[in-house]
Amino acid sequence: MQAERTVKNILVTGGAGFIGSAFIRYLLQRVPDFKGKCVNYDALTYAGNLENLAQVAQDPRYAFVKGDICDQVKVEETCKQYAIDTIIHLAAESHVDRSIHGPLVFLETNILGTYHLLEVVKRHPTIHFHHVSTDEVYGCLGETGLFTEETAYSPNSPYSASKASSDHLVRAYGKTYDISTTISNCSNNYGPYHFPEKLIPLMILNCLQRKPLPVYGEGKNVRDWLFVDDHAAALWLLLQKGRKGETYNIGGEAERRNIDIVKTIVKLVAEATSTSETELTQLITFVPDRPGHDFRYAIDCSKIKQELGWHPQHTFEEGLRDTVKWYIDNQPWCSHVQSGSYRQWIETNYANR
Ligand code: NAD
Ligand code: TDX
Repeated sequence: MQAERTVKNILVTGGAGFIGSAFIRYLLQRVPDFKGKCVNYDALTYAGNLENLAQVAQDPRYAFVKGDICDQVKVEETCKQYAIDTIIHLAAESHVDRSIHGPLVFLETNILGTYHLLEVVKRHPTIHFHHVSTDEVYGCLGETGLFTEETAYSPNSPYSASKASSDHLVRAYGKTYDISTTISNCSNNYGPYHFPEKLIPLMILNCLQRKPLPVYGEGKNVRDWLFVDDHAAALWLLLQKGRKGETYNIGGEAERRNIDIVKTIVKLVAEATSTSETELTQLITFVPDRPGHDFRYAIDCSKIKQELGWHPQHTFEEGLRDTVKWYIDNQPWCSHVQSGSYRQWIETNYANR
């Protein structure tokens, strides 16, 4: 058994994104023993939104540094300035559809960005490096079967190929330079503050605004869904107890077909807003399929459950209901994201940093 790691000062790359901000809120609001510094290192691309961190922005344990992970000098300076002992790496280009239209930035951020971080860790080998990756690296399942940590990599989109590359680099740096690394591969996250280019928030907002609900192909593709706070809890456990050099799968044990999710969202929005379900159902629009669309993802997460005692705490039904409610209750966040005005807020507050 490896001794538990003490996490004092942590650098979160991509902390202004969906999962990164959930992790930071979890750490600062739900882990009272955490007394160190939590540094959010983020370039604030279109997906980065500091409004996601409004609840913790004044916490003295929190700091924000606007920076690109490809800027090795800035990453290293930040690590020195805050005496960082742990990096959790979430910064990435994360949307599959965007990777189909413009792969280059995915290669730059996801592959080269990870390389630059690893070079910094190589020079500071006391830093532990946890890499957050995706189940999409394993490719595509048929009607049955589950991805395990031993499943061969077989990525099918430019996004998943870039994530697979970054996973290989992390593994290779761990082996070659004996630095302390761990990797997690998780399934589709959902929950509050999710950018509305992704299926669940897009469908909720389009329902609320009576816009078409675009379902790719016949909507029969299956994903496993993990509530983002359950993921944050798993990541915090992994930072402390994940074994050096190991990979852990994280899943929500909630496989659903896309069309069934969309129909459930329609029902939940209709209930919450006293609207006719029939009217909202008519918004469902089948559109041409995503090229190379993986049919099914499903995860065997018994390793993290057995080794670390982690279990997802939210059923999909509860998590989705809470998520729909969150979007209804947080219209200012939604309208800032949809109008793009969250970018102006960032420019005003951080232009000179
Ligand atoms: P996101 O797109 O919401 O956020 C990404 C964040 O990274 C943003 O804040 C963005 O500003 C930042 N960023 C992008 N390029 C950067 C750069 N060059 N330098 C510094 N910061 C940069 O992504 P997410 O959904 O929160 O995903 C986080 C991580 O988890 C990613 O690595 C993704 O591959 C992985 N992942 C996500 C899911 C999911 O369902 N969302 C599932 C599995 C794995
Ligand atoms: O408008 C849509 N209509 C639709 O049918 C969108 C945006 C998606 N879909 C389908 C495609 C997928 O089968 O819904 C499913 C989910 O799509 P996304 O939300 O785009 O997620 P996915 O492509 O599965 O990838 C997500 O999970 C794994 C994250 O974006 C990745 O970052 C993560 O690695």
